[in-house]
Amino acid sequence: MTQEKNCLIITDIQNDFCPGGALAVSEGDKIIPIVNRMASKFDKVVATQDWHSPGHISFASTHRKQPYEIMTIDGIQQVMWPDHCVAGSFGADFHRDLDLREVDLIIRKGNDLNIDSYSTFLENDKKTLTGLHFYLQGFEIKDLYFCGLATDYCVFSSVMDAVEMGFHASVILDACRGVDVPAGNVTATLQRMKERGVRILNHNELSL
Ligand code: VGL
Ligand code: ZN
Repeated sequence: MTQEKNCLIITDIQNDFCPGGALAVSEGDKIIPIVNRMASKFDKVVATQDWHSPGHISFASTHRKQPYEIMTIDGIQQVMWPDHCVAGSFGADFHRDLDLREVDLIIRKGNDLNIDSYSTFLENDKKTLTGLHFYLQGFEIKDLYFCGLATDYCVFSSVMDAVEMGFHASVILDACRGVDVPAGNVTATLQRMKERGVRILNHNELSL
């Protein structure tokens, strides 16, 4: 039981990350009923959207590469993703089953053509802020719970930045799914989060 104010961060439950989407995460839609049931238990709820312009630096097509190759651009390792979550497109919309009624704030990230942003706090240059921490600090929220897509990219990066910024971070594992690129990445990133002191739990273990 926590006395601190808490926030649920719902990561990228968008059409392109769900089955049938451009960068589909296996069973990505299966988490939606769990997320919908949990949302009312938190003081604040933030939902994020991956939001890229056509020709984005993370798109394989921009570099005439094959999807899922890894390139180093300006010293930053970049997976070449299929075109996904193009701003304003159907693929970038929230999945229709995600209940947005409890969502207090929507954060969009990856909007800069030349910087990818997995984390919902800091873009991949690790300098450019999204502003989310100002919102959370403004409400004196310290206790963050993460769910959504994908465990090993946007959830992982957000969690690691949250810890670095001084928040308490928990991952609701049964309300996340991963891309697992390269193979084994979900296990590896979960291990790194545990090593940083992140709590990994399932939704029925929440005591809010
Ligand atoms: C994501 C790959 C590319 C994510 C976003 O939401 O985890 N993954 N863009
Ligand atoms: Zn993306």
